[in-house]
Amino acid sequence: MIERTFVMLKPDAIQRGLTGEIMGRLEARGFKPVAMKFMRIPRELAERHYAEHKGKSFFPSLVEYVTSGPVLCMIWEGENIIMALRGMMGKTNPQDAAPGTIRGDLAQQTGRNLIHGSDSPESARREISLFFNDYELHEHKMSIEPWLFE
Ligand code: DAT
Ligand code: MG
Repeated sequence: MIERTFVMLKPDAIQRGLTGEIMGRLEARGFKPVAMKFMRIPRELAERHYAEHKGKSFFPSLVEYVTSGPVLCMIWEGENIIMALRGMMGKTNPQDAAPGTIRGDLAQQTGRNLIHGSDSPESARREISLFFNDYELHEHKMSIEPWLFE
C-alpha cells in the first residue's frame, strides 16, 4: 500500500553534510518527496513531537539536541514506506543498527542518530499535521513510476 511518512533530518545530519547522502538513499529506493522544509524547531513543537517521551530521563537532552540547529523536515511517499524507512534507518541506538542502514553506516550514538521517521500510520498522520499545512504538500507524478510499480 502506498503510504506517506514524516522524516526529519536532525541537526547533526545538517552539520555533518549528510543530507544528500541520506536523501540519495530514499531517492534511489524510488521513494517520492511530497514536502520539504528547512527550519529551526521551536522548543514547544519539539516537545509536542516527542510527547511520548515526556518524563523520561533523556527527554531534556533530546529536546536540546533537536532544537540545537536547523533540521530538514520532509514528507516522503512510497510502498509500505513507514516500515520500509524504519528498516533503512536502523535501530535507535546506532551501535545496534545493522550495517547498510543509515544509522548503522553513518552514526555512533543514540543522542546523535541523524534521522527521525514515523513509527506507525497513526504517528505519521500526527507528525505530518504537526509540521505541515496542506498547502505545503505537493502531489506530483514522476515519469519513472511505471518502472517502480507494475
Ligand atoms: P526512534 O528515533 O528510533 O523512533 P524513539 O522514538 O524511541 O526512537 O526515541 C526518539 C529519540 O529519543 C531517539 O531517536 C533518540 C532518543 N532516545 C530514545 N531512547 C533513548 C535512550 N534510551 N537514551 C537516550 N536517548 C534516547
Ligand atoms: Mg520514534
